[in-house]
Amino acid sequence: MTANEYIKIRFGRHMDQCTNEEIYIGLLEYVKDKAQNKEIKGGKKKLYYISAEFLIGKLLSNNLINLGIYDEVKKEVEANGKSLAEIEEIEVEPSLGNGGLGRLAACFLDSIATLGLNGDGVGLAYHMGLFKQVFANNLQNEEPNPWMSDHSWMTKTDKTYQVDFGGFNVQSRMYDIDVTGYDSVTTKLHLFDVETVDESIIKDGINFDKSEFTKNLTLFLYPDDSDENGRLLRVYQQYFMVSNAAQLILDEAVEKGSNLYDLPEYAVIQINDTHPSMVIPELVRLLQIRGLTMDEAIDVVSKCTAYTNHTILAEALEKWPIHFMMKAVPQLMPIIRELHNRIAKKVSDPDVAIIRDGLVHMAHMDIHYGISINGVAALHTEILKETELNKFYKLYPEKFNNKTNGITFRRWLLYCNPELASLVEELIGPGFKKDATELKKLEQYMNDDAVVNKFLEVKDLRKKVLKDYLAKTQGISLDENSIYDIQIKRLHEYKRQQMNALYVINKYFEIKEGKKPSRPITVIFGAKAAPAYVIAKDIIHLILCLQEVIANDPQVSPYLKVVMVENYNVTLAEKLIPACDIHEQISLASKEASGTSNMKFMLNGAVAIGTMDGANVEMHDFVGDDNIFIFGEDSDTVIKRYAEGSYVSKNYYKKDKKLKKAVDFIISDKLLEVGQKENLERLYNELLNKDWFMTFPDFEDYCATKEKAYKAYENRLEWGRKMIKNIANAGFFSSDRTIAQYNEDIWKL
Ligand code: NBG
Repeated sequence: MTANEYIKIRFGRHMDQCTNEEIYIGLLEYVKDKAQNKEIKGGKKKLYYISAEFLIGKLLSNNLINLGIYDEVKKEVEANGKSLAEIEEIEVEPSLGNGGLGRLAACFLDSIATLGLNGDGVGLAYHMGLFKQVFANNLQNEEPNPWMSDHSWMTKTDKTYQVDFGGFNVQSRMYDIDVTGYDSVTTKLHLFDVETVDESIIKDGINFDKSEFTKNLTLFLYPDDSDENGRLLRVYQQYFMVSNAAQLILDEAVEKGSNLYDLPEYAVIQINDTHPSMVIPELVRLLQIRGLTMDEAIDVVSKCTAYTNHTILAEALEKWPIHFMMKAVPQLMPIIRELHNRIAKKVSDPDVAIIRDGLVHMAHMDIHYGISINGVAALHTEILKETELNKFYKLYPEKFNNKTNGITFRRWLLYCNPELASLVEELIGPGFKKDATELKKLEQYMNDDAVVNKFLEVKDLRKKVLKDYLAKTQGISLDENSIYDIQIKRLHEYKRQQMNALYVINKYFEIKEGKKPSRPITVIFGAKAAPAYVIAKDIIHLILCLQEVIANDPQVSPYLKVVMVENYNVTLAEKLIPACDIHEQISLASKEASGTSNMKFMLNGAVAIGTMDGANVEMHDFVGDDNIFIFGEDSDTVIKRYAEGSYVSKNYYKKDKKLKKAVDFIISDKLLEVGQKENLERLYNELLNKDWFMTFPDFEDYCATKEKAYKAYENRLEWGRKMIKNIANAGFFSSDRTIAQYNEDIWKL
């Protein structure tokens, strides 16, 4: 049945007589039907990828592509006088993640399905995704971000479980989203919810009564955790997630014939960051209820779980106070104590203990009782082994391994940049769609000027598409002849958006002094700051103030424009990335575990300016010095400086006139005209007296390297060759490769 026929039956009218909303609903149901009729991968052993975040993005087009019917449906829609792009606008993006970690989980599901592996995702059906960002008075405000509706990709199942907390229990319900593989099978994303959740408790912005746990359990992704109840709620959420997962895992294994002693032959669990760590004691508990002894249960569970670490930032390695655990999940504490004692008997070093100073160290539990621990880029894994987790590495060298992140090329090339995809296909054939390493064949065209020009033309076209999109959706006007220099990612001091802002100030002064760039520059930011992260919000304030000051300065505005897009999300990323000339990967070396937007940009022919951090290091290995702009101090220098505690930002400020001028501008009258004194002064003082992520030492090199990149851009053909070199070498960063490695080394499905 064609989409049109389906819609005719559904609405009693042909597509041309339907509203866009109706067509959207019709297509959604049509696709869901098709996905459900696809083969589901069976098999004895199954992977459960448990994650607090699955940043899946909109699904309509992605599913159409993976089912191989995108072109056909697009034509049908157009033949009926409608536009698929406009129909897509109706879909609300489910923002069930923060950033890289959640988007990685979504890319992984796509690759698991595409490779035909037997694996499902397990997470929570938050009613509100990550907050909706709204700007007013150059400040970020947060609003609820609902996404569920009667017509959704989620299908209600009849699976329910009882989950017990200290003092009360809830009944869960499982909802499924079909994950279509590219020209392959489908798998499932299982999202658990509870029916008692009450959206009406949300008041002014994203505030809600934090004490009513049955009403708020799955209400928000990452509820504000700046107070006790907020933190307690996170424990409730995590336990709710893993208790459901554990019950599902055991049920499915038993259904397939497991006697539970042989569970490792039926299930392998990937613990994505520490949020799902309680699955370990929960499984031990449930296995005991089902008849195993403590010894047996621990033995079984420690053959089933594997842990991925996504950061070396200490604050992200969760440690929960025992009194929280006693309140939320008292039934787990005796098991956690047992797990702790067994280790303490063998290793006396308190640094590797599970319980220490009244805190339960989730990552420690994962490492002691799992089969594997992996970092997410080569450098990151080395840092874990040599520094952060060195004591664990010495205990279990065989458990440590690297799995450099990857991205799905279906969404991040075929869907978001069809013009580039068809140019690539014209040149090297369609093989790259299933085997990303075939992109390497593009290198043979690097010296073919006619081909190089075609890549430049695609870029120009995509810059125009972005311009039109931002004009329409955000009232922003771009100059498509300017360089698009883009930094999009969560706002965090370690990612150093503040250094980019200081560069903008520096450029502003240069232009004022008569040093005009040969081509206008558009510096684009997209970032949400965690609601309770004060300095991050101050940095957003600075950027928005700069945007206003510069736009209103006739001397500067023809040459420099700052744009901060509102409510940066996956949908915006899909527009920004194909249009980008230069992407900013400027984290302080050693701090960005991997980064994944860097890979998306690379694949779309943008050139990076970056530090030797995360996966940038591997990108640099692939493309060489000439095709990526590397600057700044390396991770060894940075790690050493932290260890010595010797960094004094003021010394740099005093020495470097350019830097001083830029920093002082933050509290200048000019900025205070459009900004808030409190915010700007706080940020100024933070930089001057702390600058914990060391922007000052890298500032000079950063400025010089940016100039180098802008200059290189002017040689259009040479730049086009850099673009091709990047695209041709992006194959390694396909999540198909990453997932194949997880399977080979860890999951063994
Ligand atoms: C993030 C890292 C990124 C990395 C993603 C995916 C967390 C805790 N970590 O560098 O900051 O790319 O994980 O691995 O969100």
